[in-house]
Amino acid sequence: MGIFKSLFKGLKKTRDVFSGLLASVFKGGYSREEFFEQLEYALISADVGVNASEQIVKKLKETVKEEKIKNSEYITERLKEIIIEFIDTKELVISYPAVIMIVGVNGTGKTTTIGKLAHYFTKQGKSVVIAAGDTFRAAASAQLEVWAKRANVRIISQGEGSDPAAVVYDAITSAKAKNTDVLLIDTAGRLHNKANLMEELKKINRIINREFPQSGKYNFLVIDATTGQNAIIQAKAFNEAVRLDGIILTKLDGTAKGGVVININTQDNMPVRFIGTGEKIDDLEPFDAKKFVDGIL
Ligand SMILES: Nc1nc2c(ncn2[C@@H]2O[C@H](COP(=O)(O)OP(=O)(O)OP(=O)(O)O)[C@@H](O)[C@H]2O)c(=O)[nH]1
Ligand SMILES: [Mg+2]
Repeated sequence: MGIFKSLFKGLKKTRDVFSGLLASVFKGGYSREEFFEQLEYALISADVGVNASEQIVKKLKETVKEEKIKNSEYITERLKEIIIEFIDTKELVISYPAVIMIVGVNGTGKTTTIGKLAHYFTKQGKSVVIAAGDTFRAAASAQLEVWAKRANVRIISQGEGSDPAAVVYDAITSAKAKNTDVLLIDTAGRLHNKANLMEELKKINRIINREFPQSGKYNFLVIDATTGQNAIIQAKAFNEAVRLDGIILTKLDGTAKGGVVININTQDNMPVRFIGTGEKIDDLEPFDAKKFVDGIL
């Protein structure tokens, strides 16, 4: 399946909600003022977020003349342009050798995303090694090994309960020795408590800075799109602990809450970098504002 087709398919639930909401706003026979008010409610209910919805509708109002509000095609096109402008961010340029640490609360899709990323980079001709930094959960490194096999990349792991920073140290040594282009680091989603987890992530960052200063360093937060607005709280918490370079939003295929992408992207300049639209190795792609908006409206 072409990459665009898989994205389009993955966004079906969100698209159904958006088109349903828009249709009911158009059918409402509202006056100009009411129309924009209803549209704002509709965006909010589609998880776009209060602030972002308000700003988008304000911009739309300025663009659209009185006589045009009944022309649904015209409005939809303007709305698309405005949303694209809102969420379009500078392309992520990865500098190699790259060290990419994947963080996020438990179950969001970190390990799966590592497998997909390993495949994504190998397809581009890059060499990849994975560090099994989740030493807390018993089955974590076995699960990661399955992904490493699928993606046909190397994996560095130590036993359960070992120090993740030591695993990362080993992986850096190996990446340097073999001139590997990309080191992907899996991390735990849950420790004994949240403070522990954040300290552990900081420690891994310190090791990377100390042992591999010449690498491009990236911290990506994996967020489950089905969590809706809670995503914003997670982004804030992790960004305070380790500077985030962006978000990877997973499980967009399983939710109608895809509007949350617009909200995350407009909050604190936190760009969505990749999106996951399924459980298979190919179900990940770099975020593209235009493709995304074309997939939901
Ligand atoms: N539908 C769908 N499922 C996904 C996607 N990404 C991950 N999953 C599923 O989400 C579940 C959890 O994924 P994991 O990769 O184990 O999540 P994790 O963040 O590593 O979990 P912990 O290690 O326990 O913190 C698995 O069943 C995955 O198959 C996605 O984009 N779409
Ligand atoms: Mg995991």
